[in-house]
Amino acid sequence: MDSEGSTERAIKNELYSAYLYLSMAAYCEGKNLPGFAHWLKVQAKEELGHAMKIFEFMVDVGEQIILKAIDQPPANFSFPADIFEKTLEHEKKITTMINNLVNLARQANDNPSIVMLQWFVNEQVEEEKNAAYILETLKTIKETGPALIMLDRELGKREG
Ligand code: OFO
Repeated sequence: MDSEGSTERAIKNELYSAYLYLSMAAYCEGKNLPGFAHWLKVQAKEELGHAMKIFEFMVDVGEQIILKAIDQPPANFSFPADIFEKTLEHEKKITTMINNLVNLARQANDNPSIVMLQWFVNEQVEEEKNAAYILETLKTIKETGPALIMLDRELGKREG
């Protein structure tokens, strides 16, 4: 599948996702919202898992891996809707990247990559759904008061 390092870019993008969500978690810790921070830390771990899934696939198919530099994520947010607006926006970009990889794999008749990428296609549906759900909930509760604390507690129960 690899065309001009596209799979290495995919690894980098997943690692950047982890870095971005960890930065958001750090911000929420600073705002005394441990539930939001917990949810984002679980998300960051999931992203590391995504990067490793691509890494291990490349090892299995014998592709050479040359890792790329990871950008610095933003550190300041207009909590809380801003965080989930940025999350949804970011996940949409990742979805586009995955779809581009699927197209490349199809053009190359690369069946192992097509099958591997199907997992990511499904995962991106889930990723966008989760971010949109939290964003819409935040808009509904207007980001203040007891409802925000309740949402914080709900997010704090995420398993991972
Ligand atoms: Fe890896 O799914 Fe989010 O970015």
